[in-house]
Amino acid sequence: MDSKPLKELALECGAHVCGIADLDLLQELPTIPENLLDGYTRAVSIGMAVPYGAFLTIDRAPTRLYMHHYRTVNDILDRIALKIAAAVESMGGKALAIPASEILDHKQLLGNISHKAVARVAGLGWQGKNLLLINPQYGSRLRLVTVLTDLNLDPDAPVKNRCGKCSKCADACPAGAIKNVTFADHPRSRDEALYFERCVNKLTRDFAEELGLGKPVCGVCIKVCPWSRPRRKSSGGNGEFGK
Ligand code: B12
Ligand code: SF4
Ligand code: SF4
Repeated sequence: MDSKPLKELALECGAHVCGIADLDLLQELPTIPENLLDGYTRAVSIGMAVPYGAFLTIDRAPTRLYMHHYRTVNDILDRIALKIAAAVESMGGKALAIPASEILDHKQLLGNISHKAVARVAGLGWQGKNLLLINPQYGSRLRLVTVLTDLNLDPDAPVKNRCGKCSKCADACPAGAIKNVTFADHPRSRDEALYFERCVNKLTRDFAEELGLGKPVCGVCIKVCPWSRPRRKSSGGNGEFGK
């Protein structure tokens, strides 16, 4: 089934990119609840970029200004996801919108499903050395949301990792948490890419508690990634994305 009408709707609602994931490729992915994907065959993956200006306020720690944009983009993505879910239902399909940024398991730090894994399979980008989804047009400034569906939408194909020899995120991380490891598609675990606890402690203890931001945000490994810099759409590199 042609996915163009749903992609166009997402872009009209304010999304910057949209792709379709074949859920067969994500059967091994942990979900909450475990049977979350039962009865669903595809996922609509939707991305909206935080404007680069917000990152210019960040040096080695997040700012309240970045927090504000983070919250606003999450809110817009949740609204777009509801509109896509309604459109899917009006086309006769089943739909489940997954919250943009909700932690359900606070011990293991897990949401319902990894939006990054869905976006990777939907061709929106690759998983970089900072473990984030890197889109060729917006870098990891892209925030993500997912809508599960049983409509038989034509899936998009994953893209190749383009981190190459770059190590800017590893060099800049204030927690020394990025291991500087490249993976062809995705790491087997978060620990393969990160000293996970270092990142978690930096965000939850130093930034959320001591800086008083209240939420575990950072933004440093997003800011320094060369792919996050604003680029003109006509300058190329995004031909196959965001259709
Ligand atoms: C819990 C959480 C956190 C925790 C834990 C982070 C983590 N890496 O899991 C903390 C608080 C530390 C955190 C920090 C950050 N977060 Co956070 N976080 C989440 C949240 C709510 C759930 C993540 C989750 O469930 N992970 C589960 C694990 C298993 O998945 P994963 O982390 O993606 O890693 C695996 C898969 O991607 C996988 N993979 C890819 N394809 C496939 C296929 C298969 C079959 C398998 C098995 C695996 C696999 O490889 C990895 C290892 O298995 C998501 C929202 C969401 N629902 O996705 C946002 C999210 C991941 N966070 C995000 C961001 C931006 C951040 C921060 C930069 C903070 C900030 N906003 O400034 C940092 C970055 C830290 C880092 N370098 O990873 C964005 C990422 C956007 C992007 N472009 O990648 C998300 C998607 C929120 C959003 N709506 O956009 N976060
Ligand atoms: S979110 Fe911050 S602490 Fe975590 S890996 Fe990125 S730069 Fe390092
Ligand atoms: S900063 Fe470099 S190594 Fe890190 S994610 Fe971006 S391109 Fe990859």
